[in-house]
Amino acid sequence: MTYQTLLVEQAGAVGLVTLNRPEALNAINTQLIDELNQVLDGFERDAAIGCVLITGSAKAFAAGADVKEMAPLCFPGTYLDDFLGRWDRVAQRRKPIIAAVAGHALGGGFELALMCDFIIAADTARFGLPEVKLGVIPGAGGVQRLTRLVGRAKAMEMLLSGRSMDATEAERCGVVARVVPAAELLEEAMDSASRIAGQSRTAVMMLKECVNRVDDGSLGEGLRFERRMFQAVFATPDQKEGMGAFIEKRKPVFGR
Ligand code: CO8
Repeated sequence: MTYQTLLVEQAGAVGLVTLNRPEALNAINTQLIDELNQVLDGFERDAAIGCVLITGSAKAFAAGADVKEMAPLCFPGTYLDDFLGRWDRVAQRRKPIIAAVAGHALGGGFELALMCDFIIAADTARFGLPEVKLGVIPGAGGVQRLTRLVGRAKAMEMLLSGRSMDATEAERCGVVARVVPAAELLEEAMDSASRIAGQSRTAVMMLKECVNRVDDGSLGEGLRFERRMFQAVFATPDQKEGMGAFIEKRKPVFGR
């Protein structure tokens, strides 16, 4: 299957998606988000895939939603078509998704990275939600997710001014998991993705569900959910294999 806005590969148990609209710094248009959803649907169904990695180019992860596509839109059309409604499906995926970001991750591009489970950044990465400078606001969850990550003061300052932050600041305030030299970004991110893909699929997906609960409910509810997931994991062969391998001093071999 070939796509017009994406390059898609499988490397072992990792599904690698490279955003590929170099002429527009990977600006995200409807076609790109539709193709991305299609690819992620396939990865979710494919038992051979244990982790997904989304990346862009050295210059841009994605410089925003496509301003040229959005410029003529009017409210009735965006409302009736539920514009952006399909974007959030990236955040609904059950398998882990890592964003490997170099260069610009702005507007909708930053929002896409924030929908992933974590971001590994090149030292060249820049993150921002500059929508205010275009007379609009973010709409694909960026305000909610950024504010939860960095707190109200920094989120307000960034959103109201439209300024971006470099990779060092992004790591300091919890936006990215790790910063690596630009030349090593893909290798480091693939390494991380392969490691995750090699763990128990059940345990990994349960962990993702538990972490997502942090944002969705109260502490009490989250604690109960986490405990129930922990109890449920004892129904899986991977629990027997993982703990058995530890006791027998060998490497575990997890099933799918
Ligand atoms: N949309 C469409 N085209 C873009 C975008 C974009 N977001 N960003 C860059 N491009 C195009 C440029 O128009 C240019 O095309 P052309 O060669 O035909 O003129 C090409 O990419 C290269 O860009 P530049 O020449 O500007 O490259 P520079 O290196 O000089 O500058 C910048 C790089 C600083 C990243 C600059 O391109 C820029 O400021 N881009 C716009 C950033 C921005 O404002 N992003 C937010 C967009 S709004 C948004 O994301 C709303 C999100 C709402 C929710 C999600 C919805 C879908």
